[in-house]
Amino acid sequence: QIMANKIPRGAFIVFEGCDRSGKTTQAKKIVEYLNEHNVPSQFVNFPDRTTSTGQVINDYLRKKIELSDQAAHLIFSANRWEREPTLTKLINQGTNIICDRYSFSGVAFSAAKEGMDISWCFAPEKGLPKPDAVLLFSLNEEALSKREGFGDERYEVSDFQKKVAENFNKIKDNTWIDIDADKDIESLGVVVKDIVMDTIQRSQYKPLEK
Ligand code: DGP
Ligand code: NA
Ligand code: NA
Repeated sequence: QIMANKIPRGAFIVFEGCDRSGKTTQAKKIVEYLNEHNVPSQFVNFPDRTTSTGQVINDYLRKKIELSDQAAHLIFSANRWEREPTLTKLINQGTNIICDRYSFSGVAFSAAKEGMDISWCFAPEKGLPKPDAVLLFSLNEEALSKREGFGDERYEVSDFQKKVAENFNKIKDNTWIDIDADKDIESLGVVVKDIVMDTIQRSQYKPLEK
């Protein structure tokens, strides 16, 4: 009898957290490391500002245009759905995806606004590929205040970021991994590398969930 030839798939690993938590730096760093070691990997970030929805999002974040909170939320979600076919294909063909922000930023940021609730915000995310691991980068207030200041984009205000951090803690489940981001780049990199390598190992022969 001929057995189906199972090809290991890539892992889908999401880095989440507030602005200034250092997750983008870590995401890029681990992708570079994996590729140097011949483990095919790709950095992806949301929102992807290069697509047509991404240009609207960019104008919105830079406060060039206004949108209702619901409309903004759905455009961020559409921006993820636009890349879904490509992402699923890459993962199933064996590329590890290290993703800087995903649905959980969508929910944590949008639900930080008055009148927006978590379950409404989750609805358009249903059916997107489910990450094999979510690394939540957190900084205490004191550590955050020592980092370089926020820029002047729409959400870069510390009171708002506090609400976002609370929301991340509300929506996380026991598959999330808390990362204390109050470390230098190298030490944080060691922590990230261990989690990523372990996730790649254990995800290889499991089907990608939605
Ligand atoms: P970044 O390019 O990673 O700095 O993200 C841009 C900003 O947009 C950041 O403040 C987080 C926020 N954001 C990311 N995804 C979403 C989303 O789906 N919905 C909302 N409302 N905000 C988001
Ligand atoms: Na930002
Ligand atoms: Na970022």
